[in-house]
Amino acid sequence: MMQLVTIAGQFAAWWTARLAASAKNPENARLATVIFAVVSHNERRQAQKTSMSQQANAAGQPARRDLANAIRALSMDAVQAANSGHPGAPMGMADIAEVLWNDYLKHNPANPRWPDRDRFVLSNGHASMLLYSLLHLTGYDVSMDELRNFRQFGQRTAGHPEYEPEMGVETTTGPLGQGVTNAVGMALAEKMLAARFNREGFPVVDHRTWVFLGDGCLMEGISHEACSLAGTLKLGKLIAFYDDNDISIDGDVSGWFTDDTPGRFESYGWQVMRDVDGHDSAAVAAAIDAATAETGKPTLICCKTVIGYGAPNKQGSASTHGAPLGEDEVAAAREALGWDYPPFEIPSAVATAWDARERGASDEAAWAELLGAYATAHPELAKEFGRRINGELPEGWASFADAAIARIDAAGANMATRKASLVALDAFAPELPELAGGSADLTGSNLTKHADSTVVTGDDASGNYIYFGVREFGMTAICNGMALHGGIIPYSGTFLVFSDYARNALRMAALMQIQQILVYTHDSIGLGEDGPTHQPIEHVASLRLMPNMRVWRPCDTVETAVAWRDALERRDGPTSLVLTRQGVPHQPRDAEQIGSIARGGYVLRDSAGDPDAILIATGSEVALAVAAAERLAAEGIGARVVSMPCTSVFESQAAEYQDAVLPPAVSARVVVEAGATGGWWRYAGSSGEVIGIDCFGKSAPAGELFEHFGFSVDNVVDTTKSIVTK
Ligand SMILES: Cc1ncc(C[n+]2csc(CCOP(=O)(O)OP(=O)(O)O)c2C)c(N)n1
Ligand SMILES: [Mg+2]
Repeated sequence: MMQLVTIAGQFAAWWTARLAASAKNPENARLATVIFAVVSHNERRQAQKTSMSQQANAAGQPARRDLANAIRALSMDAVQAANSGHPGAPMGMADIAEVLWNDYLKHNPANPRWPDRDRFVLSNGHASMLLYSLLHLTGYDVSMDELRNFRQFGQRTAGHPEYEPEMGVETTTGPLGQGVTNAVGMALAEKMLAARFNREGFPVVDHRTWVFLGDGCLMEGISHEACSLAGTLKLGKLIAFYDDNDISIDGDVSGWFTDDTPGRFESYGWQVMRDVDGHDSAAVAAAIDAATAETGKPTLICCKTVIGYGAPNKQGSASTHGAPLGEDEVAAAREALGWDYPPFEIPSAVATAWDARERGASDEAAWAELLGAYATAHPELAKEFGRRINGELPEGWASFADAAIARIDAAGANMATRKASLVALDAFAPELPELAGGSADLTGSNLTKHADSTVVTGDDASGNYIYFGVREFGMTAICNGMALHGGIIPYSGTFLVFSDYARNALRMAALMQIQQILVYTHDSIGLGEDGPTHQPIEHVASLRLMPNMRVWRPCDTVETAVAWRDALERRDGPTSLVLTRQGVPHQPRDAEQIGSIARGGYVLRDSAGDPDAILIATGSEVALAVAAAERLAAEGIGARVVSMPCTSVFESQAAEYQDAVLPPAVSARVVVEAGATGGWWRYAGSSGEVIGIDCFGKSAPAGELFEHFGFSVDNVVDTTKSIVTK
């Protein structure tokens, strides 16, 4: 492989030098490189297409159908071996996949992380064997043994594709509708990065996002959210294939899915290719040609297919959707398809025709040449591009962030933490052009639009702020797609209560261990008059339950800035920033305390001697705990106040630190948080109390509500006194 890359590189260098010799100035030399890179990619495609159709005609060479049948055989055999899985969609989409992957997809199996590769998303993730077959056949590091062990413990060939960049799986799919939404995010990221980094003659960011999706994805509401926005933002390099097979699990979809799908997508501003025969390779290729020719609109290619194509007695029926075909039907399918080979055996002519490694290596080498010329012509841009693609924070980031937090502390401002979040954004964003996000139509409430924001539009994607519209789930899954693409740190905003709308996308970010910063404002009954529909109760507790979700509920400007910093530095998971609508006071701290905020919990205000009690609080209730501690001190009770903005980070600290903050000997503990109490008992212990709220809120001014639900100094003091034994 290396040899191949070198040869391609040498050829490019020779070609460039030849043109440069006849060129009048160095600018032409650079242009020559670019022309080589771009033209050669297209020419290779054309040449390859020709050779593929010649192959189909030449005796002994596999026809397209044979190549597609390799997918069918691998899929039905792997499902049969696992005795579980979904053979129908892989068999139905095999012909489409064959055309796309053999003639159009730009990728390099030897380097699944090549930044300018096309992205391929299998939104109908139950068709996982389709993807694994493609990865194996084209030459990714996916072995036949892994296909044989489909769905088995410890194997990467999981039931549904799980994000595994080294193996070529671009995103985790299975929850229907989210794959296509991730793809919208990927295509948006591509468009934004292209606008930022490409220069005349240097299309260093220039790839497509391809999606396979089925009826299920289109029935899911999130597909509306995402595809509608994709049309508005004119994501012309997004191309989706609809597996229009009339079947979902319950049978023929005519009883529950009668939309005019083409009309629907046309109304979104998409180009739609109607009634394409998904088993006619030439028709599929023609549709793709039309799709790639349209650069101002995303394209939906509606492919009529037969689910389970090739299984003579079961094709076209829901029985092929999610169960093994059975030994007899597998044998009958072999017969019908003319596939004479044993399970997991690919004849060498078929294997050779599928192998994409040479082509991939030379495509990447051509791009590397282009990048090299770009680096000469635009050294600063190239450096910045490299930094962003590698996901590195800028040089000097740590001292910059320290200084910003010190400034925010020195200002000592009293304000709502949602406002403090904007202050933090204003401080950090100018250093971080990769930070891009927006709000689901609550920009003025979430305060997500910092001073350095410029809006991304369909005609100009060079900005960093996205008006997502009222689409919480879509926004969150689009941001996942942007994170997966790379080069962008996405953030998104809405009211905390609507995190429920987005919940499965949060879960996917946590599961995939990808970065996204969720700005959740209006975090409790403290929002007041909008009432119980808008007042989160169980939300903070339930976000904390999600594995790998980090939840910060800061109490003032300084904790908010530290939380933002932590979220920006955390590359391997999502972070929820839970912020107040109402004002909260700045808390004085020394330098050591400021340093301890990042440990998730720390002593904010200590008792004069050994503590008689510990008050643990978060967010807007920290000031209440401090006031209660002062009153208790006046009454001779020493109460330590522990601010606990992030329980999971605190729990990851060494036991000595945790014990120093919460000495095990002090069992009189009161936790105060204006939310569900369930998660706090591990801190309060059996001798402690939790002041929280386990019922829905009410519509009234916030002050009255806090009083009504027990968030008052009197109640905290009385509760503490009731458990202190002194
Ligand atoms: C959000 C979500 N709901 C339900 C499911 C369970 N499920 C998996 S596939 C499927 C039907 C999908 O139908 P279609 O996309 O037409 O797939 P086909 O049967 O054509 O392969 C359902 C309901 C799921 N994976 N995700
Ligand atoms: Mg279907």
